Amino acid sequence: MSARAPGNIVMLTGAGISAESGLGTFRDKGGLWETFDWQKLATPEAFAADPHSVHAFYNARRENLVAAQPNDAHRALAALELLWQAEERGDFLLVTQNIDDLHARGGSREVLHMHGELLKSRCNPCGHLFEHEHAITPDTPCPDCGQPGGLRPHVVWFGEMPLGLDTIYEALAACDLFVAIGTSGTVYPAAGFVAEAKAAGAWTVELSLEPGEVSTLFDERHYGPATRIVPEWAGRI
Ligand code: BV8
Repeated sequence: MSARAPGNIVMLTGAGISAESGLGTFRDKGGLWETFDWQKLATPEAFAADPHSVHAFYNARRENLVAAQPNDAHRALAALELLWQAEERGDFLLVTQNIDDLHARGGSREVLHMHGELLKSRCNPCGHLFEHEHAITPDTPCPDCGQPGGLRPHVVWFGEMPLGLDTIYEALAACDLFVAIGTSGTVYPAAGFVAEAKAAGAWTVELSLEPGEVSTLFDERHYGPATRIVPEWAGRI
């Protein structure tokens, strides 16, 4: 239980919450960044140098995602959101580093995708942002302006500005409870959120398979598979 009656809650999820849905994590054994070099696939420079390989990397992950299903951890957070709102306990902000749509498919109504979304792409020339499940190549024409060669995944690459940071920092400054789920605490600025929450006086909780890189900053820590520890924790607060 937190030291303070929970009021405003901010949750931050990472790849670990989708691991049991069959989507790869990044830094675990056999993870994406062990198999692929993120510097060759998840930076604007990599995309400029080799758009074919980058599109192929995201097309493969999009195909996996379409076949995947949300799990009990996603569903537990959706139920918690409903409870928080029904009992008017305070603000509820779910921030995810993940680019999958499993939180939404698990029932969450408000999800802030700070690293973008795999099922969306945008046209650099005209700015059109659209949802799709099909594969994209450097020759695919924009569904709006028709120009080929200008489409990119709506994903935040390394060196690019994450999305929604103003909303996130505002919520962290006012939060009473901060919960990080299934993230290694390796990537900034997300890995710095726990320090922001602590500075605001929040109770901080880490739920993951094993301690992440900023584990020592958390007041409370529970380790195990998300499909077990997230419903257990959500059922207690
Ligand atoms: C930024 C989208 C400026 C793409 C991702 C040098 C050059 C350029 C930048 C930097 C640099 N040095 C440092 C930086 C900053 C950089 C950074 O942090 N780099 C790291 C490598 C040091 N950050 C950036 O570039 C960011 N932008 O800094 O802009 C700025 C600065 C300040 C303020 C504002 C702006 C942009 C980073 C976003 C990159 N895009 N993803 C894609 O998905 O392809 S990052 C990628 O890693 C994922 O999105 C993911 O979100 C992120 C973190 O990974 P995790 O989610 O934590 O996953 P991971 O595999 O690491 O861990 C899994 C965890 O789950 C583990 O703890 C494991 O124990 C647990 N787990 C596993 N199984 C389970 C489980 N838990 C529960 N149950 C299970 N079953």
